[in-house]
Amino acid sequence: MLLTCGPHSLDLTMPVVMGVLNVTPDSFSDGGLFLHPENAIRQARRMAAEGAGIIDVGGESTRPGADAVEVGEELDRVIPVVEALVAGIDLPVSVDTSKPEVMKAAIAAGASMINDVMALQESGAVEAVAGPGVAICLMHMQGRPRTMQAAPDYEDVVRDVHHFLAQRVRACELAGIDRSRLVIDPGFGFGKSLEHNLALLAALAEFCRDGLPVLVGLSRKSLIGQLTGRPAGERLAGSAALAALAVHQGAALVRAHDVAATVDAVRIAVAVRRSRLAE
Ligand code: 8Y7
Repeated sequence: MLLTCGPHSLDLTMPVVMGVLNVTPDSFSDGGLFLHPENAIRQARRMAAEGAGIIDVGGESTRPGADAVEVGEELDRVIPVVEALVAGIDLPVSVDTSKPEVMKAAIAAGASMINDVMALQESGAVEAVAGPGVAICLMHMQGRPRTMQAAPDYEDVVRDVHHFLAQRVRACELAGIDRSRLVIDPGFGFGKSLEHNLALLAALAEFCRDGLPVLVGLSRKSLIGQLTGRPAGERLAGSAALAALAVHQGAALVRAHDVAATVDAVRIAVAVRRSRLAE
C-alpha cells in the first residue's frame, strides 16, 4: 500500500514509525525540549537514524486537560521547525494541528501530511487541505482535550468510532480528496476510558479491513500507566508491547516517541503476522 504524501510516496508494505516531535512548552513527556529549530533538527535526525519513516511536528498540546493555543502562537512554534526539517532531513514532515490557518502555512512551508486529532471538523479545514496533495490522518476524539477524559461515553465504542471515521472519510471524498491520501486513527486516549481503549485495540483488525491505512498512537499513554502503574517516563516496554499488538492486527503507521524500540517491536510483529498470512 502506498500513501500519497505530498511530493513523497510513503510505502506502507512495512509499517512505518512516525517519530513524535513536540514543539510545545507543556507536553507531558518531553515539554520544551525541541522548541528551538536546531534542537528539533537534531532530534529528527536521531529519529531518522533509528528508522522513523515520517516526523510528526506538533505545536498544540492535546494531552488531557491541556488548554487551547492561539493560532499565532502555534504558527510561531511550528512553522520555523517545519521549514528547518524540510530543508534539513529527507523524511516527509507531518504537522499535528486542527487549525486551518496552521494547515495552510505548514503545507506552504513544505509539510507532506496533516495529522488532525479533530479529523478536519474545524470550519475551513477540509478546504485547507483538499487542493494540495498532502496526506491526511483523520483521528477520532470524543469531546475536547480540556475535558475529554471526564466521562467518556459510547453505546458501542468500536462501532461508534468506526462510524465516525467512515463519515469523515466520506466528507473528504466529497471534497475531492483521493483515498490514496487518507489515513484513519481510532484516537487512543482521546475521550476513552481504559475499557474503551482496550476494546478498540482488541478490534483494531476491523479498522484495518476498511482498505485505508490505520495509524495508532499509543506511545507512553496513560492506559499503560493504568495497566502497569508506571509514570510517563517509564512506559517504554509498555509502549513497545502495544505497538507490536497493533501492528500484528494490521496497523500501518505507529506514532511513537521512542523510535528505535518501536522499530524493533514493529519488525517482530510483522514477522509473526506474515508467517500466519502465508499459511
Ligand atoms: C495521537 C496524535 C497525539 C494519536 C494521532 C500523545 C497528536 C498525545 N496522540 N495523533 N497526537 N494519533 N494521529 O500522547 O493517538 O502523544 S498527542
